[in-house]
Amino acid sequence: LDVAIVGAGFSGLGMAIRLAREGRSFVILEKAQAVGGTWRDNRYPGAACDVPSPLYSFSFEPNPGWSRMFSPQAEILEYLERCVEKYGLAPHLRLGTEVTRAVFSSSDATWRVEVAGGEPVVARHLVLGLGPLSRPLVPEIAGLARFKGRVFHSARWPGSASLAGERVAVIGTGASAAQLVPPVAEVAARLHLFQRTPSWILPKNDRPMTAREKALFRRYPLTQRALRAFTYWTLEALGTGFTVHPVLARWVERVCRKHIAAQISDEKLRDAVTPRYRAGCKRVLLSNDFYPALARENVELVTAGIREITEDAVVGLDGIARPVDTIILATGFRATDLLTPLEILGRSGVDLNDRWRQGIEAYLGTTVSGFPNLYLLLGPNTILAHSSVVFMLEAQIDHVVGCLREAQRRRASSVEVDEVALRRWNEKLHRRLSRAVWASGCSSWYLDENGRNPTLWPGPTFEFWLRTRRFPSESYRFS
Ligand code: N01
Repeated sequence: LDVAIVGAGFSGLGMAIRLAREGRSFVILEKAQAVGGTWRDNRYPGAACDVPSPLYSFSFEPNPGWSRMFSPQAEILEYLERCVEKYGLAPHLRLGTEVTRAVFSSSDATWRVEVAGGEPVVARHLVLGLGPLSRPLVPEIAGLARFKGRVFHSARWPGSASLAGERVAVIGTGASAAQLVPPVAEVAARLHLFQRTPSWILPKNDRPMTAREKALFRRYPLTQRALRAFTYWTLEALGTGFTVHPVLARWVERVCRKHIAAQISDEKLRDAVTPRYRAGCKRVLLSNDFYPALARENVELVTAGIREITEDAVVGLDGIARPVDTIILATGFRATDLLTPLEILGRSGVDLNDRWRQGIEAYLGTTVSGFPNLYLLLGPNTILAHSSVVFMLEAQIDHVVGCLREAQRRRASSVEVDEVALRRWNEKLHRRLSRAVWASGCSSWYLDENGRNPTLWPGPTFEFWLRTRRFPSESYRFS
């Protein structure tokens, strides 16, 4: 095989479509029984994209049928399933195939990809589309294991979970909680929301797409392209506050404060949901129904912190035990823990996890020295706080194809990024990140335990795109 792809989410499928067009042989190894990645896993009520739908799709595969400005999870999953069908990916898919280890063989410049309970796959190149937000973070709260009721993570929502009439605790107030709290509050008898740190929340400019708009997009695809371009440049302009200087994000705080004032009348509650850090330091959320949900009679916002969990209750640091039937962990993901539990052994047997112990890094978020013919999609420093990661992903896919083509042109069997090029890239990146709003003094999933940011891209997305336009062969070694 030319290429083995791990993961069948946006990244893996996007890569596969491109490889099919390039006429390469490839296989997609997916541990779950279905495609879709994050959009297959996050099925909690209210799950939707917080990037406007005109921009949240592959550029080559617009969807004139999105039902809303911010498409719901089920529609995005359907979109990806349609892509599998349209681009004939099914014969390349191996579902239920968990990759455990991949080893590079220097003698024949191939990757030997080991899968649980099956024959290994051997391929010249290996592309990892693992998804940065795919491993749920289960918090270490005293007593969680002894709770006798139901407990589940927001990204592992049980298909049958009806919360009607139940007493529910939700832990966390990030993007997932902001989406799931309003629908759960509507059916639960009681909902206790445990907030450690409030999020800045902007109004969500959501609405259904009209039948006329959809017809227009179908008939004149250029109109949908124009809306995509408009959405793209609007988000880029808004993103400058995060990437250029934290002070520029102050206007976001003003809009958010007005949003709080408009939606919450109780002074104490207003104060409790108002963050004390610079907007943008943690991800800014979009919601029109989160604050009204907090004001409901059956909802309590608990800011006291959690002391412990007993067999049937969550006990706050205020000493109050709140009896609950179900605990929902909206506690986020292990975003800076990119590879666990995969073992990737490169040239000279070095484990990528070990290589990254001094700091996670990759050239253009994609390639790592010492690991020839290996590519990471949505790898280090490619995630965005303000726009669509699908844009970044497509730029990365272009870069991977650049590596493959250049290797072929030079009749080389291996391509590896130069150590010095990677160092320079990373130093510049982190200098910029140290001035950005994400380093302005809060804790977030963007940062690792040393306060370093191995997650976000620190500039405008067109800059990343421009860097992948021309293949930088001077940064690579071919052999
Ligand atoms: O996770 P989060 P998320 N005790 O890490 C709290 C994407 N996403 O799943 O802030 C008590 O943001 C934690 O508190 P604190 C999007 O990129 C996209 O909500 O650490 N609380 C925080 O409030 C998003 O940013 C969509 O003090 C604990 C919450 O749990 C990313 O996923 C939709 C705790 C975790 O918030 C992650 O969002 C949803 C503890 N021990 C998500 N541990 C789209 O629409 C953690 N918390 C595309």
